Amino acid sequence: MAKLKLTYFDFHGGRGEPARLALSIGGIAFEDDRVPTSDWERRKGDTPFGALPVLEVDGQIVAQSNAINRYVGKLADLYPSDPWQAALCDEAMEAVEDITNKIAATLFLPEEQKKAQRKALVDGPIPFYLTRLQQRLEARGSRYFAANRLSVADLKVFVWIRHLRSGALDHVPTDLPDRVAPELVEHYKRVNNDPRVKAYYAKHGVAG
Ligand SMILES: N[C@@H](CCC(=O)N[C@@H](CS)C(=O)NCC(=O)O)C(=O)O
Repeated sequence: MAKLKLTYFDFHGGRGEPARLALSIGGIAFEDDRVPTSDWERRKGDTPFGALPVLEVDGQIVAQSNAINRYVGKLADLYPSDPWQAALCDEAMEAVEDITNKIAATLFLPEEQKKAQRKALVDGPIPFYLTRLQQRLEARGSRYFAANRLSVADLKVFVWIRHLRSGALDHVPTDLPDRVAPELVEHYKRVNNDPRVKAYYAKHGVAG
């Protein structure tokens, strides 16, 4: 088995979290390298695109969260082998990337600008992605995004919905997903209640 090291920031969320979950669910040993923000400037130059997550596989590095998700998904049996189902899995993951990029662009703005831009996101793009993802989920039977079973797409959407509902994003109402995309919230709860996901967070002392 290859020696794996997954490097991401030291919190339970974000672009690195689906891969951490997938590897843990798959019972695949990996070094969980969590970078304190105080170390980031020093380490940034060692990454292919100046960003995290990165995955080291037997000493070789791959970047880009969805490339990592597909790779670990294959190792953990959480990525569809059927090409069409794999495309559906990718679609959901890339949609989350699209909206994540828009939200990330507001992270370090001065307060007034942040407030205005977050309000614009709450009035348009966030509900748009929530409702469209919900529609795609419904089109697949409402339980999972691909192949009728848990995949890295479900983990990525789950992490995004959890972030929205957590209150960590100022000026984004925590009940927004519940109001505009209740089926997506049911999906979030389905993933959250998956015994493998529960076991992961219990191990890390995080309330589900
Ligand atoms: N397209 C990249 C985006 C990576 C990215 O922007 N990562 C953020 C954390 S989620 C980061 O490293 N930010 C720190 C920085 O850019 O200096 C991916 O999907 O991995």
